[in-house]
Amino acid sequence: MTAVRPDIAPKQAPEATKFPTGFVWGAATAAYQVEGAAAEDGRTPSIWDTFSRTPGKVRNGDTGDIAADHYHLYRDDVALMKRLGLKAYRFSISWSRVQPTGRGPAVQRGLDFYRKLVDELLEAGITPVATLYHWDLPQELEDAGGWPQRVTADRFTDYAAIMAGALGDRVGTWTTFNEPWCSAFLGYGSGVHAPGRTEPASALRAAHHLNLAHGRAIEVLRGQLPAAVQTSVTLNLHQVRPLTASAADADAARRIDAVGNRIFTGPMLRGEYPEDLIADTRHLVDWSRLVQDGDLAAISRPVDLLGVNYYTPTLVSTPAEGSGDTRNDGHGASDYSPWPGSEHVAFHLAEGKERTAMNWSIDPNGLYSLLMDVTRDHPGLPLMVTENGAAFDDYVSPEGRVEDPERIAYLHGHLDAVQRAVADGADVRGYFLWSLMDNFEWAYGYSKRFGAVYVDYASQRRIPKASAHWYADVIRRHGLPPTGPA
Ligand code: IFM
Repeated sequence: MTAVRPDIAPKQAPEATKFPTGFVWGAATAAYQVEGAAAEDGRTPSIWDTFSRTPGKVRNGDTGDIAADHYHLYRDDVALMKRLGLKAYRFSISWSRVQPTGRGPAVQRGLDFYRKLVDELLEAGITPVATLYHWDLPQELEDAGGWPQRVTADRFTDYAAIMAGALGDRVGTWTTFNEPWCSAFLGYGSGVHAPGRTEPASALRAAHHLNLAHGRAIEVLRGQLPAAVQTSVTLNLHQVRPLTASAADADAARRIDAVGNRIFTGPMLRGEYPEDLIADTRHLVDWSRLVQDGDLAAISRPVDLLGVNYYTPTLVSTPAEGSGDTRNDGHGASDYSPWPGSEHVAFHLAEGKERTAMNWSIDPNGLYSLLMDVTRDHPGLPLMVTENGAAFDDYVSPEGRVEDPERIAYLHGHLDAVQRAVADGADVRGYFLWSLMDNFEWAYGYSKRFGAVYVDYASQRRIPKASAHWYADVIRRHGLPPTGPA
């Protein structure tokens, strides 16, 4: 999404503004980041198991083998969520735990884990929100070509049917994919994520097949599940801003918006790939062959909700010849660009803004603008903030507490932005803090802590940080406390 129009720029919300009735307060995790039990009960390696075991790919050689051991500790974790007053828990399903080779019959023990988790949540009064795919493709499917191959979308459709059959009677909100941009462009473009391939054309092909898999899965879910069940997809829409008012920088923003956002929202929400995207990338893929008859109709099956993940804005320019940093886009350093066809765009960090431990600048207005932009571009589409949060260098004090005022300030600012967007007409149905607890932060391993709950990985002890208590208070009052953090 490019920057918000001046006529819908942020306004100060009136003091009395509240979150809508029924607004959902949640927290999120993802299977590979928290579960551990990587080789238990029939689970086979996913691309992230392979990638994390490849020397040099993940900081400190960390893997998700044990992670936060949520697989064994899920009951305690649900009890903790209940104590914090969470109303919803967004988790993802490990495909290789339930269908180890990515094809054929499901493994009952794998399905049982998710049934038990969901039952525990329901018993605690917490709404389960299930994501089918959060980046962990079964390795066998990658060995057969992975997302650049169309057949992977067929496999995903079968997997979606298995999960709808297994959990459809107890999960009311389903998400097909989490951040397919990362799967396609970090996985097959810059290679900083699994499977670590650096092939621009494959990244674009992967994006199309992820879109296709999404649409087909929506069709399966709709066909198998009761009408009241909500279907969705979660996108990490880049809030793209040009560095200057120059035409060259506006073009840089347009390009990144095309390959970062509209490559998904175009086919999913409008039933077409943007013409400028096709023009920018036609030297890499033949779109008329890649997109087959019926694909766009399948991809644009309506969703009930759009999940939006937001952390920081994306500031871009077209650098003068030979200048500018075309690699520091905040997604991890690589000699290969995750922006096929627009490799020459440079990325910048806003001056004068505070940063998180990821070196991402803190800008709540970016979330406001994003929600308003999506509302403008897709009127009537219900939205859910499915991820928002920040990593900081948290530590346990000698008294056993974790004080994280920066995270409280971050959350306060971003929830205020959500509230302002709601007041200005965005139909935002809920907010999921990323993350419930510290976890495996992909190529950064365990070096970055995003949790509201601190995890002592040596003992697997959970310690709710000050921000968890603060968030519990927000949930209790169904609104922000009258004053910000000290
Ligand atoms: O940890 C990730 C998550 O898996 C996807 N969205 C961004 C988070 C923070 O980088």
